[in-house]
Amino acid sequence: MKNYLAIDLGATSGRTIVGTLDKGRIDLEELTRFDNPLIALGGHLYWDLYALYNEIIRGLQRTAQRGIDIQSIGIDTWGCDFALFGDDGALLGNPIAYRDPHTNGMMEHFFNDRMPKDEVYRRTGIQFMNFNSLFQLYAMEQHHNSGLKAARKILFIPDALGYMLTGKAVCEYTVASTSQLLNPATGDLDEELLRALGIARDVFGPMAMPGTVLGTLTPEVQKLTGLGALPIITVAGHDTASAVAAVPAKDEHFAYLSSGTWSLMGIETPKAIINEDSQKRNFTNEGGIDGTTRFLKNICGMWMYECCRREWKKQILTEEHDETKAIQRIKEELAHQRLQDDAMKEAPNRTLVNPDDPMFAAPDSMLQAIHNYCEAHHQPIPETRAQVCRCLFDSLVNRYKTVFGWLQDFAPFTIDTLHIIGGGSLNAYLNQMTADALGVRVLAGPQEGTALGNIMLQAKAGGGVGNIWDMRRVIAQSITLKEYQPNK
Ligand code: LFR
Repeated sequence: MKNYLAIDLGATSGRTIVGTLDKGRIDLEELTRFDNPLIALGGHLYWDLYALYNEIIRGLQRTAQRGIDIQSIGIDTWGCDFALFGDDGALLGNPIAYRDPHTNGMMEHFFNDRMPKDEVYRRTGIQFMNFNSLFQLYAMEQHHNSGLKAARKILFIPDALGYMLTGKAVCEYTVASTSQLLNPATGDLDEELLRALGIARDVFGPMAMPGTVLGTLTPEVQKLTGLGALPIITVAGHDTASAVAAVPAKDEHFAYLSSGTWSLMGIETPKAIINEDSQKRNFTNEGGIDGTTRFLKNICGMWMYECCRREWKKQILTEEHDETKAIQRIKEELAHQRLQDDAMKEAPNRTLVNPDDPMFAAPDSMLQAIHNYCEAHHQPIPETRAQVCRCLFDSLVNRYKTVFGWLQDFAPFTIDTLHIIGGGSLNAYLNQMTADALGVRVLAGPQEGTALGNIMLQAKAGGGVGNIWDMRRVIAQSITLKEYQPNK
């Protein structure tokens, strides 16, 4: 029996989870869970990396207090963002978050000023999103960002936290691939793109493949937590790469939908697919484990729903002066099941929006953004919570259908199953609607795909399991999948 600790940070919340591998089965236990809110300051949006570091310390302390004997630790987070460190190794302020508006218009600026769009895609195979690290770094340069000028190290978020915990700085392959700086043909950061940015290669640290030892906890962290000199493994540092590694598929003929704040829909391929069509459809080729490529597309997932729910929560808190009553109402009225049940009583496809419209990326009010979109597109405006949720679910499924069609055209095989993993896989209605709309079998679960991928990669690094298919077999043996057959 062996225990591993996963530190799994998402764009809205984080958790520390212990995974126990015993006789070919893996069990999870959540130790801590915490919010990861954006900080709005001076016209920017930041992540609080210091607070995340402290939450990790708290998770490690809990591990020590509980006397859980862990083999290693792994960290995965969202992609694209990075932290800057100075000459003395100190963090140069909190990192800018990818929903910060500083990159608006920067892609076009970069293509005119530094490298044409087609060449960027040819070199990276990465979908164009204005928050890719490439455009964030360019925006920071254009805005004379003082941190960037002083930076001696630029580390992607999982690598930055790993550095803070071990003192060792690397550039982990899967998360590096989200930056649009990595060239899949060479497996390293692209020299021409770095030249275009005026940044030296060594600032990012040496490339580390997922499943290698980063280093051990610093004496300071050991003292703070009561743990020994435990190793941190560079797992697939990109949360989506960890999630895809955990898809409990039996063979290659599957597509996945990693469903959380984002919906990442794609296939796994042995090589990157970079051509005119993939660029036209804005598909991405991100790095996976065991030499695989994650050929996928970002779809705005539960983000819109999460934002609306947060706004409704605020509304209830302002309406209700008695706090206990407010909390009670929030619990009842905004329970996921209740919102979903009510949504399904509404007429289907009454209002359809494109979840990937830029106006939904980071609006001040999502409810207002939906209202404005519907007005502009002559769609009936959803008024009630149930109508809003129905509109969001229908719109998502509609988008899934379009993207799945494209994906099937690119796939060198017939996709016979869509694996839905992550928190969104708990929405049974959405799973069935997806199966119906796509006309394909849906298998839902695991919910904690990301943490499972993180843990299994640590087990792999420690020799506890073999390749990606062994990992998937262990996961499939440990969980119950829900099956949804398409209805006509
Ligand atoms: C999911 C994710 C996506 C990435 C987005 C922004 O959590 O990592 O894969 O495109 O966040 O980094």
